[in-house]
Amino acid sequence: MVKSDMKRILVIGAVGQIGSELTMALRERYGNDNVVACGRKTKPSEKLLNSGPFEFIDVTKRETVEKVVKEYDIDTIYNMAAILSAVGEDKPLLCWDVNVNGVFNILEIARTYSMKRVFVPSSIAVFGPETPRVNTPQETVLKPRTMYGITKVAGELLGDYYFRKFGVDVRGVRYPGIISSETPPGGGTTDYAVEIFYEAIKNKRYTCFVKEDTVLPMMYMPDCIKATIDLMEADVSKLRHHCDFNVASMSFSAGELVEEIKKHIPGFVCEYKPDFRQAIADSWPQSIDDGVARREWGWKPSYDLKSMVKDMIDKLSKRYEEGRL
Ligand code: AKB
Repeated sequence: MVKSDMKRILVIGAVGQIGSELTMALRERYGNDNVVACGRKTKPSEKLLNSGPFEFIDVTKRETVEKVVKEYDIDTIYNMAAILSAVGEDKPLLCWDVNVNGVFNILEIARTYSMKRVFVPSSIAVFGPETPRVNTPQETVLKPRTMYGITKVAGELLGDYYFRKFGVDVRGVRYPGIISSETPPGGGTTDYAVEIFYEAIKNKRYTCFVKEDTVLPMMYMPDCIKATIDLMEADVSKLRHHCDFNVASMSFSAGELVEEIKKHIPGFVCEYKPDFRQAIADSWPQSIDDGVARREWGWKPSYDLKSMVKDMIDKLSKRYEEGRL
């Protein structure tokens, strides 16, 4: 177990794509009983439920979070609850409520209870069509076209405000599309890069909702967990930024992903039928300059397209053969 100044951790959104794996990684690192997992409605997996405390809360209802914070004497929060870009376009008010009012509740709780640290993730969705799309700089135009992007800009600014005004140690990275094999994502524009693996293994066919030449920045889950924990453990005196770190790992087109999958599943066929998510993808960067994160807290990813695809296919094929996919 790693010694840390963060003693009692709360993971909000622990049943989601990132939250589920982050909770397990934090439990392994800091001890099962020191990491309280929270979901809103979705039934948690047996693994999550049996490995440590679990509670139901709603981030938009401050009192539900506060109750758990007091009960478990929480001093660190990872707020992974969010409505992602595609669902956000369908339900913009809900998106604002969860992503902005929810974050606001967490920051207020952090201030009131003198929390040691808070993680509020941002996204490449903070960028928009006016932003340089290749090697997008850390400091650049933030004029997103989606409600999700707007809420993420607000979250970054709120977090920085709480740091400067109240001294709350809030941190966050701009996640690219996250690819993972444990819990599928829900409601994002980059979801095709995960769905494609499940369909390739189960049916050898996939209909992709963005065009073949659509390039987006992506990251494999082990690197996502590493970025999250490394930033939270970084020495605050070295940080010039707080809630808006660009982090990059790999960028590829949907077509390049298909070609890499075909090396493992030769009969795989992908069709392209772009829908409303194409416009969202086209408003986002193709690649990210993460030099600031590398300099301020030593960020360095481990996976590239080739190693990520191999690992995803190995893991999902094994689950498929065992009848668990
Ligand atoms: C989404 O597609 O909405 C998310 C993101 C890039 O933040 N995966």
